[in-house]
Amino acid sequence: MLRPASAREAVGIGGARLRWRATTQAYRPEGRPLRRALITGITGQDGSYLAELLLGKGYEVHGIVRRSSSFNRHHIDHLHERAETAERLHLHYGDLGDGVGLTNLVRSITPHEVYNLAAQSHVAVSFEIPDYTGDVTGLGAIRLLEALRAAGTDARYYQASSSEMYGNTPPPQDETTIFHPRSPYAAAKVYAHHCSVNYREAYGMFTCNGILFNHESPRRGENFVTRKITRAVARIKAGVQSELVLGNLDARRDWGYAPEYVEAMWRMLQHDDPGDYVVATGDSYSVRDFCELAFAHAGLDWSDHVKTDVRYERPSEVPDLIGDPSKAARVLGWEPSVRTPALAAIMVDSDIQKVDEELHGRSSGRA
Ligand code: NAP
Ligand code: F7E
Repeated sequence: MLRPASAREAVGIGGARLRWRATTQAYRPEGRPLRRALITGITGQDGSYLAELLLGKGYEVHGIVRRSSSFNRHHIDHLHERAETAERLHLHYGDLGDGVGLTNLVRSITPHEVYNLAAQSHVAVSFEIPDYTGDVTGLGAIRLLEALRAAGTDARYYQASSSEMYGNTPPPQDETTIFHPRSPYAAAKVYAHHCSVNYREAYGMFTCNGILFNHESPRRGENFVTRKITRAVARIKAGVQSELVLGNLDARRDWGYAPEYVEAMWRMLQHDDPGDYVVATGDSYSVRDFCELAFAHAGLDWSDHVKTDVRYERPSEVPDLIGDPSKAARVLGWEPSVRTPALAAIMVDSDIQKVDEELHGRSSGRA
């Protein structure tokens, strides 16, 4: 049973004075503080790692999942299998397109921390569904911010901003670099980013933007380039695929390791003051370089297998991203340890195991 430690009255939106109890803190029976976090996008790469991190720190974790005809919770299923985490993990149906639903959830959960990780997150796809991407990735953030404001909570808010916002601006990019978005996705992220800053300035809300550069893992979606490459390496090695067709091999990215990046998100919300932070490795590699690293790790030569096709190119490309994470190091004490070559090796090894499991029905453990 949660026992509210303090409650306060809050003022509603639109001039109407609404009255409600906002629990600002809750305690476990033994007296240890129990933090409640709400994660949107909990079924995705980052959401699943963040849920693990927070459960490991003793949080009660609430996740918003979209209704879907087929289950898409494979990244978090293991958290339900362990009694120790299952009792503190709660999933709720919701959608960033449904502001009323978000408001109801925020009011009933009264989270201390909210991590807005949900998005239509694929840049190339955003050119195909720009209206939807703007609605979910952009307006979704303001729906959630309004839900928090309407509930009158003092929850701390994390917004998943993106290095894509820099677009065409040359590297290195830091918190002061001008945004020049090059896709509907990036434009939507710029909107959400500025909304988060504005709610901090206008209403004094504790909002942070993590401007995260590309971060990958064995849980990366299979149509992002790193995972597309490492999965192809594993299948080519197993003899079930012969070639890999990609788009622009010259694009350069600053690729880090997702489990380390969710730690940075958490640190932002633990700091005394809200702020915006670049999270990156500070190194950059081209898509061609990543191919070379991944294929070589499996003892293959990338040039024997990789072909290109303009159908995988974008109407406007982001050519070169290199983040400067010195503010995150200085203020949050956050530094990455897994660099791109090690990341490629982790992902190839994982995909080799997964392909082996798919082909031979063996269980090879969780990524
Ligand atoms: P991801 O794997 O694509 O996960 C996206 C999550 O959002 C999924 O759980 C998805 O649910 C959920 N979602 C999509 N549309 C939704 C909607 N309308 N309502 C509620 N939930 C919805 O993304 P990720 O790589 O973990 O990235 C997390 C966040 O960081 C995203 O906002 C992304 O744009 C941003 N970001 C990512 C990177 C990166 O390199 N990974 C870098 C910078 C910023 P389903 O499982 O149902 O699809
Ligand atoms: O593309 C090139 C492509 O789709 C990386 C998202 O998490 O990170 C991600 O966005 C590069 C681009 O990621 C293929 O043109 C070549 O230059 O893996 P990606 P992204 O677009 O950088 C940012 C930070 C986010 O915020 C996003 O949510 O690789 N590329 N050939 C290809 N890309 C894909 N997907 N497929 C190809 O065949």
